[in-house]
Formats: sequence, structure tokens, C-alpha cells
Amino acid sequence: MSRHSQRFDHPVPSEITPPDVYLNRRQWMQGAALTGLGGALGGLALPAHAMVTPPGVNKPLPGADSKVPGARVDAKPTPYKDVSTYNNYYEFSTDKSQPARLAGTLKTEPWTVSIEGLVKKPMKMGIDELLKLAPMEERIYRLRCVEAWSMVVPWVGYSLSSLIDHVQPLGSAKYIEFVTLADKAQMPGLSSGVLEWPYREGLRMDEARHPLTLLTFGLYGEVLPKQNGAPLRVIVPWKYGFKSAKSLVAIRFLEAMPTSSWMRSAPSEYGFYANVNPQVDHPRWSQSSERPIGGGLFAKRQATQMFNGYGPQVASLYAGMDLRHYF
Ligand SMILES: Nc1nc2c(c(=O)[nH]1)N[C@H]1C(S)=C(S)[C@@H](COP(=O)(O)O)O[C@H]1N2
Ligand SMILES: [Mo]
Repeated sequence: MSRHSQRFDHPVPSEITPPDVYLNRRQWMQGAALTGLGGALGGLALPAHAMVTPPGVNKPLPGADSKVPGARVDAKPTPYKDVSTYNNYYEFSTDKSQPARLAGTLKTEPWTVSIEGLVKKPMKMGIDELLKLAPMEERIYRLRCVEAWSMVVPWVGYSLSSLIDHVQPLGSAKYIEFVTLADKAQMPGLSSGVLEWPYREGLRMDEARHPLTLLTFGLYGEVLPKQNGAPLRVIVPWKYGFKSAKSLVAIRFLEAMPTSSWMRSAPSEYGFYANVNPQVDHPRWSQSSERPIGGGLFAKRQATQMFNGYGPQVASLYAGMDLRHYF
């Protein structure tokens, strides 16, 4: 157990305030106006489902409707306001309202991602190079957060498998590790010892190769807001939110299972798999139901689905495993 566990202080559900309560609408609109509403959206082909109106806050990054089974392009997305103002990004703050206010200091250009470890072609890639690797698809996923709340987000990206194929892993590569930026000059939260920095996460290779695992560059038809993990992050829709590491600087191919920052900080609370599972409670709260974000303070909780509803697509990855043990 690491020295962090004694001081571990993760918020419990009762402390979570919905964004419409802590940030009133006018404040938010002012914020949006300052960042340049009404950008150059003209002439771009936007996704056919058209349920997603780009807010005009960041640079456009449209994707085509995803054909990946389970991508749920017809789901009703959580309002952009909520997606971009209710964030966990501990490098900035452990307060969910603060990353939206503080992440402006994150410098996303230039940006390099290092692909390392057990691959035939280790390489360093810039964002433009990465964007060209596969066509952008828009997928609407439910991102479940570990404190029993959820959002439906129209992410823009492509299957991480496209990058994995590009770098050609060796047969010995069984796991993949994500390492994210840790720069004190840009990230005020790094002075706190709440997690071990840099923030690290990992997946088993078959999970990383699953077509629903998305290398994500945007949301709502625009590049990612900084507080959502610009310029690129991973999205693993059947797992708790903490698996979806933000602002990636390295992707490592490993033989042994990596230990994530959350596993180090509280090994009895956060496991490697972190599959959404309503039958296995977090030691400090129930995980059987969730509060959809964006529905206001009195929004009805909804029953959490096994694998966040992606069981038909992903359950076979865990055939024969005791998911109470491998939580
Ligand atoms: N680098 C980094 N990635 C991170 C986190 C973080 O603190 N740092 N928080 C995680 C957690 S706990 C959640 S719930 C999601 C939140 O993503 P969102 O703000 O885009 O909804 O990001 C995950 N990725
Ligand atoms: Mo989370």
C-alpha cells in the first residue's frame, strides 16, 4: 500500500453538486462568449444524426456516424455545458467545477505522443499525424463515472486498434499502459499528493483492441475542451470513468499488467479491470444506480447496467473470470 492511501479523500456521492446548481446559466454563457462562440463552422459536413449541435467553442472536428456495433449514435447526449463543466481532472483540481476554470493553462500545441515498449515500430507522433491514421467517427457513449453518475457524450475519434495495428505490437505485448502529462508549470493540482503522478492507466491488449475503445480527439463535433483531456485521451465505454485517461503523452506496450495510479492510491477500492458492474459495490458506496448528469438536481437515478450496457459487445472478453475478484 502506498503512502497515499492514508490521505485518500475521494468525494462521496452526497458531496456531488450538479453543475446547474453550482454554475448558473448566465455565468456559463459568459464563459462561452469569451472563448469565441460563433467560430468558422460553415461548409463542414456534420454527422447525419444531427442531434449534436457543435457549440462553437473550440475548433471543429466532425466525425461520421460510427458503424461500430454498440456505438449508440441515436442516444440523447448530455448537454455540452454539463460535459464541459463537470469534470474529474485531478492534475487541475479534485473539485469537479474547477478543471473548466483552470485548464486554460494546459498547452496542447505542440504535442507529442510516444509509442513505446514491445512494438516493432516505436515512434513519436504529433496530433496531426495521429489524426490522419484513420477516419474520424462520431460515437455517442455513456461515460460512467465511479461515484455513480453518468453522461452520454458524442465523442469524436477512432478505434485505438488503428494505432495498435500501425505500430505492430510484438507477440509478448499483453497489456497497454497510458501515461498522461504531468507538468507542474501547467497543472496546479500536481502539488497535491492525492494520486501518484503522472496519472497512469492500463488495459489488457484484447480490451485495448476492442473496436469500442476509442482514441478520442474531440466531442460535440469539436476538438476536446482542455478540461476533457485535450488534445487526446482514451475512452473505454464499458468501464468506470477513471480508466479513460486524459491528455496522453505515452502509450506503452508491456508484458506484465501495469499498476494504475488509482490502484496505487487505494488498492482495495480501485482494481485494474474497473468494469461497470452494478453487482459489485465500491467499498464506500453502492454502484447499483447512477445519477444522469444534466437532468437537474432532482433527476431520477437510473439502474446501472452491467458493462454500462455494452455487455453484448464486451462480455466475452471476461468469460470465465470472477468479476468480484477481478474488480
Ligand atoms: N489525466 C487524467 N485523466 C483522467 C482523470 C484525471 O484526474 N487525470 N480523471 C478520470 C476520471 S476519475 C473520470 S470520471 C474521467 C472524467 O472525464 P470527463 O471529465 O471528460 O467526463 O476522466 C478520467 N481521466
Ligand atoms: Mo471518475
